[in-house]
Formats: sequence, C-alpha cells, structure tokens
Amino acid sequence: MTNNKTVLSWLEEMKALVTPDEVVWIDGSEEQLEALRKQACETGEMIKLNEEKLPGCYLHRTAVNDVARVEGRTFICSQKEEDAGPTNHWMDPQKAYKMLFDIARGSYKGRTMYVIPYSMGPIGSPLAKIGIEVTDSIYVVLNMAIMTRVGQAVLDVLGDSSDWVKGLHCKVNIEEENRYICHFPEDNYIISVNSGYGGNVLLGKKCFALRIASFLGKNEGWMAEHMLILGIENPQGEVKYVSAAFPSACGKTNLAMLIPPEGYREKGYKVWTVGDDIAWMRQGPDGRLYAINPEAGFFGVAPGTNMKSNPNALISTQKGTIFTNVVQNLDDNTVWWESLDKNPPEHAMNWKGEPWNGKTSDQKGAHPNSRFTAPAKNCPCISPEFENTAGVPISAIIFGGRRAQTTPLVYQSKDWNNGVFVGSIMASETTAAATGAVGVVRRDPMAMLPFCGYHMGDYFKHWFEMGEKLGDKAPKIFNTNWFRLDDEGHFIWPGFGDNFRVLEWIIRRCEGKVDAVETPIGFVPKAEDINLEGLEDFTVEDLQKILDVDKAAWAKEAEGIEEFYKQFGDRLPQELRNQLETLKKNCQ
Ligand code: GTP
Ligand code: SPV
Ligand code: MN
Repeated sequence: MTNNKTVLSWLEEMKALVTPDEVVWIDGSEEQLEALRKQACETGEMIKLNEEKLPGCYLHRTAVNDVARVEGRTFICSQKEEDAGPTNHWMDPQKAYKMLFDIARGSYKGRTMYVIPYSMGPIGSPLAKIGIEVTDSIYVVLNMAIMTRVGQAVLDVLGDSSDWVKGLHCKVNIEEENRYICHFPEDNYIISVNSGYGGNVLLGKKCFALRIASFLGKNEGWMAEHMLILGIENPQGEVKYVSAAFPSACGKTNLAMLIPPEGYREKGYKVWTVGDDIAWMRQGPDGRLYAINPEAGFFGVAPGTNMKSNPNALISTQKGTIFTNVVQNLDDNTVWWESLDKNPPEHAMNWKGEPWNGKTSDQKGAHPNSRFTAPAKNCPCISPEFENTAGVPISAIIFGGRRAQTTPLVYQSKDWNNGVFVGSIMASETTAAATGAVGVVRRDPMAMLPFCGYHMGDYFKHWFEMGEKLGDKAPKIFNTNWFRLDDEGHFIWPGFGDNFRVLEWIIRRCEGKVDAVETPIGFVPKAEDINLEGLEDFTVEDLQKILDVDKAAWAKEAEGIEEFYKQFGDRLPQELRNQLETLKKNCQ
C-alpha cells in the first residue's frame, strides 16, 4: 500500500508490540468494508438491521461501562506538565508510553491488526491532515470509514512525508481502571486502550481533530475548534457562513441541520450543513477566516432526534449508518430511542441487550449518549461546499451553552477581544456525553475544556493573536442560550428550527442592518427585532424575559469567572483580566 519509511517502520514496531495473527490494510474499497461488516455480524460485534427499512445499517452495543468519553482518564502527555495546563490531566510521556505499551503488549494475539490510513478534511486539501490508526476492532474500522476519508488515496497523497499522526487503539478487555486515552502532542501520537466507545477510539475525531490539532494550530497559526459550520442562504441566493461552539450534547448537530420555520422557507431561506462538530479554520488569501469540516460523517446523539426536531439528521441515518446503544425493535429489526416517536416498541431489546417493553418499562431503552454514525453525504442539506478544499468564509462565530438562567437568548460581543472573553467564560450544564454527573454548571471555555491539547491560557492567547491577524476581517462574535427554563422547569424558547430567528438577527448584525441594546455584557436584540411571526404559545413578554440581562446575576457570575481564571496564573492573558474588570464595573 505504501513505501513510506516512517509509516512502515512504525507498523513494524506496532506488530512486534501487539503481536497480531494477521495484518489487514484498509484500502477504502466497498468490497473490503462489506466483508468486514459480514464478519462483525458473524461474531455478534454488530447486528444487521432490516435491509428494506434501513439499508446498509447496523446496531452495535458497547460494554455497559463504556458508553461515553472518560475525561478523568484522558491525558495530555507533554514533556512539561505546565504545558498541559491546569484543565488537562497530565502524565509524563516516558511513563505513559511504558505503561501503555505494557498494556498493549501481545493484546492482538489471535486477532487481526487493522491499519487505517485516513485523511481529516478532503483528501489533498491544503487544510487537511493525515493519520494512521491501528486497531483490533472492526467496529472502529467501519466507523472510521464513515467519519473520515480512508484508504489507498490517503497514502498516495502522503507519499514519503513524515507529517502524519500515529494512533494506536487496543480494546484489550474494557477494564475501566485501566482505560487510558493519551495524547502526545509533541510526537503526533495518540494511544487509547481499554475502551470501545466512539469519542475514545475513533482517534480522528476528538483526539486528533481537536486535541492534537489545537496544538498544531497554535504552532502553525490556525484554529481547531469544537464547532459546527453552517451556511445561511437568503432569498437572493447569497450564502453567509457561521461556526458555532456549544459543549457536547448542547445542540451543534441540531443547529447545523436546521430547517427554517414556515414563512422563511416560502421566502427562500435555507440552511446548508458544512459540519456538525469540528471546524478547522485558517486565514485565507483574502484575509478572511476560512473553515473546513475535517470529518466525513456525523457521530450524532440519537435521543431527541426526530422528524420534528431534526428531520435532516434522521434522514441521514436511514442508510449506511451504524447505531450504537439504541433500542432494537425486535418486531421489524429496526431501531428506536427516546422521543424518536410516541410509539415505543413493546417487543424490543434495550441498549444493554436485555428484553425491554417500551410501553410498560419505567427505564429508558436507549442510553442517553447513544449515537448514530451517518455518512455526511446522506444529509439532505449537505452544503455544496462540503468538499471545497479551500473551506468557506466565516462571517460570525457563535458560542453557546446550556444555562437554565442568567445567559440571555443571544448577545453580541463588543469586538473580537471582548468576544474571546465571552468564549472564555462559557459555562454549561453537563450532559451524558461524558461520564460523571449530569446537569452541573461548569465553565467550558469555547466548548474546548475537554478537547484543548495544551495550556488553556496559551489557547486564549492564540485566540487574541488570530484576532490581530484577522483585523477588521475577523468574524463577529456572539453568544446564544436556547435553554432558559421557566419556574416549572420548561424550556422557554421553542428552540430547534426556531433558532433560525436568532440566526437571522445575527446575520443582520453582521451586515449592519439592525440596531441593538447595549448592556453590561454586550449587545442584546431589541425585542421587536426578533421575528416571532408564526410562533404559537410564545409571546413578546416571553422573549423579553429571556433577553433580560440581570446585573446582580452577572456580578455573581463575574465572581465565578474570577475564581475560574485563578488556575491559569501568569498564563492568563492580561486582556482577559481587563475584560473581567470591565464586566465587573458594568455590573455595579
Ligand atoms: P455532541 O455530538 O455531543 O458534540 O452534541 P451536539 O452539540 O451536536 O448536540 P445535539 O445537536 O446532538 O443535541 C443534543 C441534545 O440537545 C438533544 O437531545 C437535542 O434534542 C437537544 N437540543 C438541541 N437543540 C436544542 C434546542 O434548540 N432547544 C432544546 N431545548 N434542546 C435542544
Ligand atoms: C462529544 O462528546 O462532543 C461528541 C461525541 O461529539 S464524542 O465523539 O464521543 O466526543
Ligand atoms: Mn462534540
């Protein structure tokens, strides 16, 4: 497959370490993938679903102790501990290599080593990067073949270059105590052991495209962000692109595939999906910021996805998709998850593979972090620019989180530097995407807390440097919160497709076409400038409630921010301290 010496010698090393019976290169051909699907079904690793209703679709169940990212067992192994920063777990690289190689040693015995050459980004794009993942899991191979571009073409583009990222994955035996997801940013190396869950083992995704790539981006002057990318087409056929960073399970896939509400659609408004999770962004020749989606598929949250909330996502999963930890409907061998429809199957298996009756059980059938792995090309609103090697120009960057209170529906930062501050103070209630308590407010700067591969103080500095470079061509920065609750604990804002009403305001702000109200935290819309036409059960008074900026609450928020900032010590850019002082003054 390749004569690349750096690749071949590393693979020799890996073979000697994990001692497989056989080595199989993934060439990207449909024949090879189909043979692997068959094999996985024979061993029970995957279940083939109803070919008529869900052609080319499969179900996989992970071990019950292996259902989400494990942040406590995720490490940045930089030479110096201080370079990993206070928000990452750190391990000495020499110690980590030894420990991981000891765990990996001999672990492929009796099994096959799959070698996956993959490209993050369109193959050959100047913005793309290459990785090689070695794994003993067919599930990983088949997911990587959806989520990334794999096969011979990648090696052809790589040629003799040593510019690629090594990835070793060993399932071993899914012991939680010995589960490690380790990154060696200075060596372009990722090692993941004792897990079979997506975010821990599809090494192109969070491990490479965010943790390793954020480090590369800092050194090379570009950005790797936990952001969706979408295009908004207006009735004149002009498309403006925005990227948005929300923490895990806070609405990126939903916003990326949004269908504008009735009224807008008739006028010709449309949303195009470029990406739903990760953006790589670089200054283009015209000085603007350009983004590509390094992925080729969607690893989306299943529960909550339905024909009303996100029809485009649901349609994307109707063929060639792998479902993980959802309900299996035994009557017709299809899948189900909470809120897919109002008709849960009675004769079914829950995500653990136990008999489950959706009509009578008081237990959830699908795991809250159950997922679908769907090819991007299935998506009805996939952007015509999806394969554009140059990327798309970004007009606005949106930060957002899940906050029951305090944060308004939308506000605009005063300028880039204030926008970096807004990103740095992001906070959100935790979700099922990572193990641990759900619903606890934590600070999650730029939605990158679990994904920044180096010191977060330096990451903030990098954002300021990017702003300087971009100057007046920099995207405008906004913050949104779809998740304000009323006194009874219901979401006030209808969300989903209706978020288009907020996107419209954002674009009009970028074009300088609409005024706003200055508040202590930034510019908030005048209530009359958010179009509420066609909304039922949502009044202008409701809107005013969620546009409100409560000075006392923000003064309290400022205290929390000050506390949060302390851990960064001298590596916190002075500019952020200044911004915080301004906020405090504004709230007096
Ligand atoms: P990751 O893949 O983990 O990065 O998640 P994500 O950011 O792509 O989140 P996703 O779009 O999958 O949404 C996660 C959950 O939030 C789902 O249960 C959605 O139903 C819910 N959600 C998304 N958008 C909205 C919204 O506008 N309002 C409300 N109330 N819920 C939403
Ligand atoms: C997230 O948790 O942000 C995800 C899913 O997108 S995972 O691939 O598990 O990271
Ligand atoms: Mn994500």
